[in-house]
Amino acid sequence: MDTKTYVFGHTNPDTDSIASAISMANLQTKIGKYAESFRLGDLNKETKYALKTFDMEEPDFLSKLEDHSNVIMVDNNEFSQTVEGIENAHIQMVVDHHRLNLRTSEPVHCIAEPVGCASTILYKLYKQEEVSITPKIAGMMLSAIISDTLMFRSPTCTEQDKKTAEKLSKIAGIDLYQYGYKLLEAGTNISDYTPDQIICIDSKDFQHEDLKITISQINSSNLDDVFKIKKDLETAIEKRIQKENIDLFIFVVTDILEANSKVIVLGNRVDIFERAFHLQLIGNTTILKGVISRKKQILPAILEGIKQKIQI
Ligand SMILES: [Mn+2]
Repeated sequence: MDTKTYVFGHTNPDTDSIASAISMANLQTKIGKYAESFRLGDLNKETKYALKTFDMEEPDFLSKLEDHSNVIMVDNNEFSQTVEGIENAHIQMVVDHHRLNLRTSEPVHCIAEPVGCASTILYKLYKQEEVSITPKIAGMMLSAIISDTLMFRSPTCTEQDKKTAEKLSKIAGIDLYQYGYKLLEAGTNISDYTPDQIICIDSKDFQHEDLKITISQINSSNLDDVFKIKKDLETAIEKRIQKENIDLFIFVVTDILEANSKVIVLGNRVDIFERAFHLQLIGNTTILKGVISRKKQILPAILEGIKQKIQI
């Protein structure tokens, strides 16, 4: 038997990172390879809800890679969002739907598509390999699509995501919308998290030249509930900015019912955010109407904001 391949998504894993890792490891196993899925951090409540619903085990935690490990990266290709030791690993494959920001020393099998969810690409790989998807795996992949596209409302969502979700819901044997809203709702419960934890649940770091930008996002069905602890969240964000030398921290609270986001923006480069969205923050906050996607709406606007000259 060949050596084990480590399959994992990004740090601060979301439902897609876990579902894609599980389904990719399963696919590899079915085609005779030795692969295992891992998580690069604690799971959020939405993902736990999905795993419980479909009676699946949490993947083991992976803290560090040994040199020359074989890996498959899913739902991520940025080294700033992956496991320690990736520089000396052998990347066999990447399956992703984020911007490409990958530099390797050897050729890599890279499947990247601008769809709403990595699991949508995985579904096609199962078809390609003629491997059938079990109801449990289908349930996890479906959960990932619902989560990543916020029930098909994200601008990242494509017709392919929707069709794939419908097929997966039939395999899983569940009502897509009924289950979907329960899943999203399960992810909004932050009552037993500290402010420090809340800003880390789904936090992603982006290094752009000499700038360090962090965009952290949570879902909510009641924005007031989150913003009543705004002061505490700001304190937690300031602390993290100091500790990690972050230039711009954007905390995004996405309203899953209205499909808008309210943000808290801090750091010494909030000017980038204000330029990106052509607005001025009041009390470090603003509402972004119709903005729900970090990868397709917030990050591109920020990168554009960096390019523009300061206009005062
Ligand atoms: Mn994803």
